[in-house]
Amino acid sequence: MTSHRLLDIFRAGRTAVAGWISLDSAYAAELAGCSGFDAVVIDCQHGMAGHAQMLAMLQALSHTPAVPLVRVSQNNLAEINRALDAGAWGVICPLVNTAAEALAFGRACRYPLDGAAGDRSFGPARGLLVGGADYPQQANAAILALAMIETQAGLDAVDAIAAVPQIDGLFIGPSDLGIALGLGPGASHEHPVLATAIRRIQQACAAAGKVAGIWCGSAEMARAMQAQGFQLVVPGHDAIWLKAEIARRLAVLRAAG
Ligand code: 3PY
Ligand code: MG
Repeated sequence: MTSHRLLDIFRAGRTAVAGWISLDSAYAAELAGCSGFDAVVIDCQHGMAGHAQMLAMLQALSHTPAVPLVRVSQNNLAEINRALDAGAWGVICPLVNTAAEALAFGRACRYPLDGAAGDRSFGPARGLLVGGADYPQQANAAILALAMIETQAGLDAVDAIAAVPQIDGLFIGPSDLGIALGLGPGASHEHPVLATAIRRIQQACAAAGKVAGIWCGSAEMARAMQAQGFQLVVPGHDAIWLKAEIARRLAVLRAAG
């Protein structure tokens, strides 16, 4: 396994669209994986899944075309290694504030093989199943390490974070970033203060040759960010989709009396 769909999309200069699963459900992950997304993120920070559910969700995603990613709950070597050993092809790490934190995160995703600077402990478990016998040799190049920028400190250090060699890209958390910038919860990406910060992070990615990704609350925001040049967009998560469709159906029925 030297490549996967996400890497191919990034190399081709296109935008990948990822699903985001907050339910602790292998079936929900499987549904998303079979629905046309390029990748599916299992959210172990704000989502409901613990390790056992995450494993089942990664197993469910294995028979879909979507590349499985995990957002870990924190920047922790053991947690990051467990997600990778369970078969994730990439990790999204929340709340990265400094270049040193970014380095620790990036190193957690890399084996200290062939001169690489990494701290990943060896025990690829499902990695060997999803990647094949040469997984240990290929993992450092194929695994994606995406550092979330979603604090004032992270924004201030964005160029240094983007420059960390073990980091493949930055992923913006607009909700936390909006709060950090004093805009309160639910700020629009069109608010000039947030829009400026988003462009700033995107510029840091471009300057460092790294992938720029962003979480979006809606398909409309994801479309706008795609048009703005982001390489990875996420049009909301499963709980949002479920609630919206329930509300739409109930409205149809209630309106009919
Ligand atoms: C944020 O917007 O802060 C996120 O972390 C998205 O999940
Ligand atoms: Mg966040």
